[in-house]
Amino acid sequence: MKVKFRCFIGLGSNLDDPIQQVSSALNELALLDKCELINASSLYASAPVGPQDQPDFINAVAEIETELSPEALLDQLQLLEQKHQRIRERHWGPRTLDLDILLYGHQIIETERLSIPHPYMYERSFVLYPLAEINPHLSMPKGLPLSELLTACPMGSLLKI
Ligand code: ROI
Repeated sequence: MKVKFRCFIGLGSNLDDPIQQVSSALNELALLDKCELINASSLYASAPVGPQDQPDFINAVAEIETELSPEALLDQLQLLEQKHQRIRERHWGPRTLDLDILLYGHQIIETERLSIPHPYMYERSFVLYPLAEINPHLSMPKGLPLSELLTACPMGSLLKI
């Protein structure tokens, strides 16, 4: 029997009908081979982190269970991004669809292609609040409770839609 890992994926879009981009990406995640969609957060609207001269974002978090290795999962997510004709004009600029592996079980991974836990997730309200909506008792790989991260991270402009 193959070992399965519980993973959390961050979804974000601020181009070409972001609500539709994120909603259809959630459906597509559910159809990925060797992946099971366990749970998905509501969609959230938020002001851009980084350059402000871009549209607001729609974000969500999905919980999946997968047999795929972290690299194979990343490959699948990048294919999905391409399917959405991902446009990414500049670093921290607008994008049609961004899919990030936030957590892969309790693993800590640092390779050329992957940094897990996602390096910015501890301080981003558009990741932490959707994550807490679907898994309020989650803790990070080194044991830090999500609830503690939330107390240090105001919701800011984040709005559940
Ligand atoms: N800002 C918000 N609110 N949501 C995102 O998904 C997001 N993604 C990014 C940058 C450009 C850093 N800002 C973001 O990659």
